[in-house]
Amino acid sequence: MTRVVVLAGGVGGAKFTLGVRDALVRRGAPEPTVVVNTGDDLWLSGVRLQPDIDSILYALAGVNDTQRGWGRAGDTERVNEELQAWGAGWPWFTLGDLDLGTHLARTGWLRDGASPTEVLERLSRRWPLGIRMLPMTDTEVDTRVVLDDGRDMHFQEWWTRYRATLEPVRFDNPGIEVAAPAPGIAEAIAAADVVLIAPSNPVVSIGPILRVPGIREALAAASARVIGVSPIIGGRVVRGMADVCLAAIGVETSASAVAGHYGARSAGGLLDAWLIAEEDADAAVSVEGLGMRAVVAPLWMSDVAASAAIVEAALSA
Ligand code: FO1
Repeated sequence: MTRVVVLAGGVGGAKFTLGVRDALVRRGAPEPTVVVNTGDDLWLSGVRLQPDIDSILYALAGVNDTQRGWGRAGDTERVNEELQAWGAGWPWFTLGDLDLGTHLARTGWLRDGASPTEVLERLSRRWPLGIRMLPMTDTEVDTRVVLDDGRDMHFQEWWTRYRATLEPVRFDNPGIEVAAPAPGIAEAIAAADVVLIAPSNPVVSIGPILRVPGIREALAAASARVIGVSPIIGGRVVRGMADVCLAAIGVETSASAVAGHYGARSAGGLLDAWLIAEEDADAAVSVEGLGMRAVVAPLWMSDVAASAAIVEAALSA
């Protein structure tokens, strides 16, 4: 029996989660728990958006827009056009009609007093996901990007409006120091055989999850092996603009530098093992020098079978 917990966010997290489900179904393993970053969440036009949760939810349900990487397949933008005509929302940020249905349902349930965990449980009932999703916390701790001129803005504005071209000096999650892990996270980690860190953005996807007080501690105390998958292939980030985020926190865009950023459990860090891409096989020696196992594997998540093969490589590490 392999009880698995995954820490994930963004498009990389969604693709990886599809592979986790596939690999675990083949093994006859119990339903895994995926702890999802909520730092990207925001209020816009009166509704609560949870981009990383929705990316993973839609991908598991098979209703995601695989071209854009976010939102619903075949969505239309009639309501968005009307919002723009009113000058509401953000002109650079598109809310699809089907996607807005999710935001309205979620916001209604939140307004009725449900917690984000309860809302996600309700959203998850619509489709047979084969995975239990949990938000990292029930507290709103949106990610803010601090620029060198002292300005700060919501992560989504920096990401989608400025395409990460404004140089950040820091990423903050105001209030995270008093947030708690969502109910069920500590128990899932304590009962897990393996914790997988998805090849998501280490700074703005995995970073906020690890910053929730109690999550790092739960991982350190877990009997599970903690295995990370490098988001770097051939010395470059696979997608997104994670290199800008890494540079802002002084981490080089390389498989070994990101391994060093997470740190080895044997040295007070996070990881027991780190999967690196075949293209970065040279980094294996320096990764092992950090005090963790380095496993070289193909890391392109080109389809579900490829993602599942990565998960298999991690589970047998
Ligand atoms: N990304 C964009 O680049 N442009 C958009 O207009 C946009 C809208 C959007 C709406 C809902 C949603 O859940 C995600 C959306 N995204 C959009 C994706 C999102 O900004 C980011 O890619 C993730 O937050 C990063 O993980």
